[in-house]
Amino acid sequence: PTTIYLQDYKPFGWIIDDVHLTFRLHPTATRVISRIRFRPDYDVTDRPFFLHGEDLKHISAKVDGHDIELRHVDGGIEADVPHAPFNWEAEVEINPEANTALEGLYRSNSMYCTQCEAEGFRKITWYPDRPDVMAQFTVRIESTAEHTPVMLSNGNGLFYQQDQTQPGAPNVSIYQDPWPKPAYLFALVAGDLVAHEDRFATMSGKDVSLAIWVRPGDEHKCAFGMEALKKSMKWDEDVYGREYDLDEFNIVAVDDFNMGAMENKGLNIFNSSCVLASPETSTDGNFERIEAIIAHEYFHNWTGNRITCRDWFQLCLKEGLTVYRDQQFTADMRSAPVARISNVLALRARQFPEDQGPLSHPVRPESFQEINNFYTATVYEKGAEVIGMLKTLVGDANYSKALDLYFERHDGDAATIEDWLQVFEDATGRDLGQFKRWYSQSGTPKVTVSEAWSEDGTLTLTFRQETAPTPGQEQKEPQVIPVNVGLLNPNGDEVMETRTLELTEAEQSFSFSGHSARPVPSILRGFSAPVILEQNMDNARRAFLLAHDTDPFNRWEAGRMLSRDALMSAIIDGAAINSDYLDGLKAVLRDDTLDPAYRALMLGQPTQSELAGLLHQAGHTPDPSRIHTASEAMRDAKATALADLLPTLYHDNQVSGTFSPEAEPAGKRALANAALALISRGDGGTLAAEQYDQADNMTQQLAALSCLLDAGTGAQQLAAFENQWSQDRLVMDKWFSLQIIHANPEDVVETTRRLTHHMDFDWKNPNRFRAVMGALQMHHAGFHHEGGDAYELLADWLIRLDPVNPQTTARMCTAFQTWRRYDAPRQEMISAQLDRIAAQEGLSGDASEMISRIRG
Ligand code: B3K
Ligand code: ZN
Repeated sequence: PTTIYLQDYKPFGWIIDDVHLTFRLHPTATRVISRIRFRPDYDVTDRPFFLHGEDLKHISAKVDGHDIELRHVDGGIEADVPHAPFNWEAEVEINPEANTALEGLYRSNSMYCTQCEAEGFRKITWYPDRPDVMAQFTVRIESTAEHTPVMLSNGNGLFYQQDQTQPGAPNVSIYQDPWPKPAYLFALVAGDLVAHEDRFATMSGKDVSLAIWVRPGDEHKCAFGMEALKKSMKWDEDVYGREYDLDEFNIVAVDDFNMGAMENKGLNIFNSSCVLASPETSTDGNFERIEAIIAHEYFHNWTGNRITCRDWFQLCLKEGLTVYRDQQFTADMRSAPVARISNVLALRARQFPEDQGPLSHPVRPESFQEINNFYTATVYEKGAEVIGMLKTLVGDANYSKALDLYFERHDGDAATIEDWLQVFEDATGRDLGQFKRWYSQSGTPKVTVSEAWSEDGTLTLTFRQETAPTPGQEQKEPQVIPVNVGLLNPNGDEVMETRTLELTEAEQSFSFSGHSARPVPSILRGFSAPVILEQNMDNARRAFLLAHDTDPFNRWEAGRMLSRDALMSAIIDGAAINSDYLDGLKAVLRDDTLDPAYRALMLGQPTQSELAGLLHQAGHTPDPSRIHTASEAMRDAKATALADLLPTLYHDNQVSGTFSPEAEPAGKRALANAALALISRGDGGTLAAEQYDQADNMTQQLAALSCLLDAGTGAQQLAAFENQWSQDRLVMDKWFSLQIIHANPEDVVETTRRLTHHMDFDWKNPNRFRAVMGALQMHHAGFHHEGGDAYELLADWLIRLDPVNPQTTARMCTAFQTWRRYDAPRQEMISAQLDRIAAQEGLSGDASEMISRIRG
């Protein structure tokens, strides 16, 4: 495998004026004819004419009408072409049916679809498959099969003909995309699809046709996605001034898809799990995620498509910014504090372990073997945090100014992080030299704060920042860390509103004077930087903040720290769960002025894998079984301490009437179901069984079933659920996961194994594979159960999946990224599995890069 370096970037050497593609669709032998107008880029004269191509059956190639010899080189072809404008014409044959990797043109349930990001277009035809080559595409699709009445591509539909008069005459459809784009944004879909249609009038009065295309039978699951799309279009106009730029916008739902969704210009392709929604089949969590993903892909139209990336090292330019934008959108559509807490929970669950383990890499990586392995929580979520910090540092007005300049200056460009930062420097006059380290230094900074009070009324906060070495980076330089701080007086009143302290040195102090009594600082409000904050604080102080902090994030965080410390002492010393936490929690839960969704989050506790990470950081070897026992004890302690309150929370937060997925009713259901989970620990599942019987939506049904499985009494409902939903793939994914998630640690492997023998365990479908193997690795105590059977089982399946679908295999290898946290026997067992995977003959480049990085 070859390693590619950011510093080696060189432009292509030719410019493309336009691209004409003709597809003659056939399940096993699709012909692709390309006609491309190239002209030399006279600034670049030393480059051979190289086009990417993979798994293509070459039929012919011509330059200006004459056959040309191709030299097959690694990853593509070279040819001797005139140093002057010329017309390229080539024909290749590809086999969509055999394409199980789901990259390039493939078939999913007899429909044709594509996935080209990052480097899939080279599996469709010879092409400079790199994001800095942008061109206008015209696409003609022909198909003789009657099961492809709908044929779509990017841009605007120009022509459609379904010829029923002559037998065997092809259906033809022609699309033209007026906006130059890189090949990774190309898409084609053809199949027997039905549309849920709507329209949107843009801010300048342009009328856009919207459609969500699904397989017949799924029409009733489109309405929510369509509303989300229209809200996104409106929001981007209102908040960023960005208008949609084509006559049509299409979304297609596909069952076999390696990730969530893809922002192809004007033709977004979605994993059906990320767009199809109905109250009966989708939980509140599903609705919220669908809304966010539809927004995310739509927002890419400006941040990703109109302005794209020069090369794949710049991936965070579009992903970090687009995640940031979709997070802003969710905060506006729903509750901002709840959204912020959820984002931080996700960051700590996915990005922190990555950044603190062998896969740690900068937000802008400097080398890679397989770019698909870098669609990570670091690039996406930490990338979004970096933008949030930038906004905090420059302020809202300057942020808007900088973004306007970004769109104005770089529209139509393939840009870099340097371009992005330059825009901020030019718009604000600020020097971002040191801030840029957020893009180049990997690892999670640790910020330690200490306090001093002097009787003259001054509180001094001293901060120290430090980042542990990460792979390839021994030495770390101080970063710019915006720390939002507020002060409360001992009565709990705010005496200083939130202000931003800018940490730039390894150690730095800030003083706040004029206080008659020693104030209590609330530090890192809103989680203003993606760091680990170490603050020596006793329980009484945390309880005070839990009761009084005016910053909703830090108020939640105070409760979180109390429960975290209680869990850590329970794990380390076997201590009982302390009452400071339980008393504080009770008071918050009783406060009806607080949003139910927020209170539901308050009832949560750190996950077992988060605790394992914290123990490791604190110099302990995590014992998964002790962690599991303490976590269960914490739930019992809550159930007991809150026993009087839980029935009230449950009953007061029932929602009646027609189901609505809006934030308010969803928040009530979240709180009632969090209460139900604790109630079920004491009543053997009686109330949950009642809820299961009465449930008329998936949120209520699934929450009840989870409680029943936890109580060990759900066998009958589990069977009924399977019976009810056996025809719905997305619901059946939940059925598969649920049994593993709620199994006892010692039964996890057996349960997983049994499910892999189920006739509906279609392991080539990424959703189903993830439903089972993802649940296995997420069950901390089960996955790390002594004996190592789960490690072996997962490795068996990764080995089996790799030749079929390397991308999904490589992603799932991250289950092993935390292996060095654990004791020697577990490390040896995991290491043996990593060796076994690495030793597979023909192991994909995707998986081999991941395994070797994880091994370190
Ligand atoms: N840009 C795509 C991700 C493509 C992943 C390729 N392995 C989805 C998104 O971030 O919107
Ligand atoms: Zn994205």
